[in-house]
Amino acid sequence: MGNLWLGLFTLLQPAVLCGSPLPSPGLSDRGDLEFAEVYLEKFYNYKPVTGRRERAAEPDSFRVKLRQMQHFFGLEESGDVDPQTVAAMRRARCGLSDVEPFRKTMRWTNRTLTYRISRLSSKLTAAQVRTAFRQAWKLWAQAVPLKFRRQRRCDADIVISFNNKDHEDGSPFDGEGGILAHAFFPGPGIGGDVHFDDEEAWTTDSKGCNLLAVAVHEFGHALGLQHSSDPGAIMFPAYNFGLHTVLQLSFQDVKDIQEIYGKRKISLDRLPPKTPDKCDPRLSFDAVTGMQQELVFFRDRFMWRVHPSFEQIGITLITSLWPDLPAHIDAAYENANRNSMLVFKGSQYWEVSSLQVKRGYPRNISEFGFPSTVKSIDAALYFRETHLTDFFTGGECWRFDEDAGRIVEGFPKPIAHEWPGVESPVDAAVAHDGNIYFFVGPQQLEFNPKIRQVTKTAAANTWLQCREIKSS
Ligand SMILES: [Ca+2]
Ligand SMILES: [Ca+2]
Ligand SMILES: [Ca+2]
Ligand SMILES: [Zn+2]
Ligand SMILES: [Zn+2]
Repeated sequence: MGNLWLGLFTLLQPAVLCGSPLPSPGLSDRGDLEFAEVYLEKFYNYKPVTGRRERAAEPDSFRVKLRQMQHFFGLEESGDVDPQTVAAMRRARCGLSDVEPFRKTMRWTNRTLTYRISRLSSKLTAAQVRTAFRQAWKLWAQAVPLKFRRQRRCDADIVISFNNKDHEDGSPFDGEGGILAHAFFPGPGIGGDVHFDDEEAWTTDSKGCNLLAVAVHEFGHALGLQHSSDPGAIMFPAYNFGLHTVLQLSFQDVKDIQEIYGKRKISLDRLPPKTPDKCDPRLSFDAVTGMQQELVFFRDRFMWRVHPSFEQIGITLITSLWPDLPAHIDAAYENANRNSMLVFKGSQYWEVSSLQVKRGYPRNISEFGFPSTVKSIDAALYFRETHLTDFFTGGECWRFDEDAGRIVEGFPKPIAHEWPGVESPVDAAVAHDGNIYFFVGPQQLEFNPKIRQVTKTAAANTWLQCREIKSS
């Protein structure tokens, strides 16, 4: 089983959408180790030690840097080049370091900044590029009192270009995949300039590399921002754009940029989304499901994956694993017998197998036999032994026979009758280790199916281990 789970990680980075199929991780340990060294040198200021004396003085500098990277990406801080770490490193990303040692924040003193596009993309039209950049600047301008003006000729503060390989700034691009773009912090000359790797499959949708998504991030650097370890932030270094992604600054991005330039008088159209805190005692979940040996907890755009052998539980974006799934899902369950996971939102559902959303989805939940009055479901619960799935809607419970493909006779029934002691509506439900766990707001109810009783109540976030484990 252990191998099965590890296999998951090697499968789960199908060069998602943005970036060419990089050599699949796990092919050779030696290759991975070298890759990790180069990665840490580039993004974590790792300096390989060569001499024997230096090595003795600092025997673990590689592992220290590796742990730093794992911490940044919300991974288990193992200090080992394990498959999930390699998978995270193989993801397409920004070319700037994650540990820029800043003397002080560099900032522009002008309130109106000019930009010029000096070299266009070979994949998109001039109009597409201009539109993307205009939208990207607008996102920042909504948060801070800055104005951005495109200049056709003369010198501009921010010169933007698409470049190939070596473009004479000491940071050559690497062809399709890997590094997507980089930018320079505010300053004269090359300061504030932004370079995109012209060999990426730039697009205006989610099929290749979304230019707008990368531009917003790079423009953040051009304004003086560094990388954020908040996976919900635009300034997170890895590319995370999915089919349903709505590009907007996160709470963290807004806070960081306003610390440099102050607040804009007129407030934002809508409040920037805050990344949920696993230690918030009010934390509730959208959905919870098993996934092989793991439990996966969904909330907004995010998920936490709980694995029995992991000490740390990091938060990641749903799109970092499944770019085609939406955020704010209603329910999810794992059909262990079919080796797939079903995800529900509104009247739609998706089936995920081998970590890919299957073709032909989303489909309509009416296929389960729900009447048209059922517009969405609250939670789903799968029983491995009987191949039955319970769906929860308001105060009712529907039992679906997976083998027969229809709702069991006599259902729906009141939840209070089928699951005595369980309050409704239910947010999420999952079966684990012989018990059923129901999530209702910030509470978790442990239900013992043998005696048909709620045997324990606890905080919903009990699974997420709030105490921070310090790595030595
Ligand atoms: Ca590249
Ligand atoms: Ca400049
Ligand atoms: Ca729910
Ligand atoms: Zn960056
Ligand atoms: Zn460059």
